[in-house]
Amino acid sequence: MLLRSSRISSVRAREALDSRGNPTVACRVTLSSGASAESTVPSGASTGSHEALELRDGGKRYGGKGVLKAVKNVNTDIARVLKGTDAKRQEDIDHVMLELDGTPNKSRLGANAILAASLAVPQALAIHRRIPLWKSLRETYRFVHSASLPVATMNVLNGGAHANWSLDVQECMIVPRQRSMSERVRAGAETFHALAKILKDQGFTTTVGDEGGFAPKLKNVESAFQLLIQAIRKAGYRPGTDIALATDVASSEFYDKRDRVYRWKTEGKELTASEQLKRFQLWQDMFPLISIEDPFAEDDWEAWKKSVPVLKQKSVIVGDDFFVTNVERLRRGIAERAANAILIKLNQIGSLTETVDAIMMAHKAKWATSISHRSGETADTTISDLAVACGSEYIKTGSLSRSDRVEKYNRLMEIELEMGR
Ligand code: 2PG
Ligand code: MG
Repeated sequence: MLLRSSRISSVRAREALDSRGNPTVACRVTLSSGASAESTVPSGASTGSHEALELRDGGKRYGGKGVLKAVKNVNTDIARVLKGTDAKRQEDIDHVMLELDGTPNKSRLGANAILAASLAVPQALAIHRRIPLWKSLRETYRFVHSASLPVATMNVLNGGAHANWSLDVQECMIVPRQRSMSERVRAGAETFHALAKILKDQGFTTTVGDEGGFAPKLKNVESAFQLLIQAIRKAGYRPGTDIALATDVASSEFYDKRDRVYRWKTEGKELTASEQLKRFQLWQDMFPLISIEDPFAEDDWEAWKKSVPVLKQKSVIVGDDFFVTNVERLRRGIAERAANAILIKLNQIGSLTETVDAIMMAHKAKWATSISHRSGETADTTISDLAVACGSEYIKTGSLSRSDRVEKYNRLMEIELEMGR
């Protein structure tokens, strides 16, 4: 009777490498029916201090970044509690793991251990059901929105901690607004190549940063946006109308808590929160900037709150390190109107169900979501399916180069075809 069922028959983790060459957890879940899938978890560089704990071994191996402890936790404790459970009961599966861990930030088992198992289960289940993952996720969760393809914010100029501070802001993104996913991807790739040509002609390097975007050493952020506008035009698109701009300031990375100033290291400037807000307004006046992520530091609540009425006409204000995909922080953010969108990263919170809780809370409050990769990625494309399943307004998954980024776009284009069937 149980032979062809969706009960979990085995859970096996192993160590794999991410796109930066650092170890990460891969986990294979097999169901009684024989359906089997492996997930791999990503890893951030500019991590928020309120994120769930990524368990690393320490010591000499891989410079302390090994994940053998997390792997062992999956293969022993987690496997023990999950075996025999029906994969359709994703919420129970995640809750059992949270209980087993028993800490507020998953420090006992590791968020990387829990998430690896949490994501391999729905992948195996989708195979068992013989339907695409995005459809299967919609059978598991009652999302607020219907399924839809997200708008991608594409990080073609990398800075900050992802590119050795070639630029103070971490990401300067292009946002193609064509109707179909494949047209958006095409517009993004064509602009990326036009940008390469412009950089070469102007004598800049075209080597890329962690997320596959270029990382030239530029004078300031305004010149980065100007380059993007030039590239959009050169590729034959209209800035604003066809392709807009977005940025991740990642300002927790350069906030001085003690002196309460933002130290723009590359430009050699010190800005108070209100000076920084003025600068963002200036950007909005100069460029079609439709999204600003982490404009202020993760605990600078007052600055966030003041910025929303000022910036919201032209841009969505996205909390990443600010909310860390955590419903407690998001609830406060919604109550205090401290932003109007949330970046969603599975490994910031460490389980699928908690991630979906954050997405639903945002959508119920009529906030936008952006489902995001991490700077350290793998070929895993779960975020593409999740973005479609929950009807996320945006997805953020890097540039139009490097397979760890491009695979997500390829999957979105494949889903577009699946949705048409
Ligand atoms: C961010 C992310 C992804 P990281 O800040 O939004 O772009 O970077 O994964 O290094 O935190
Ligand atoms: Mg960010």
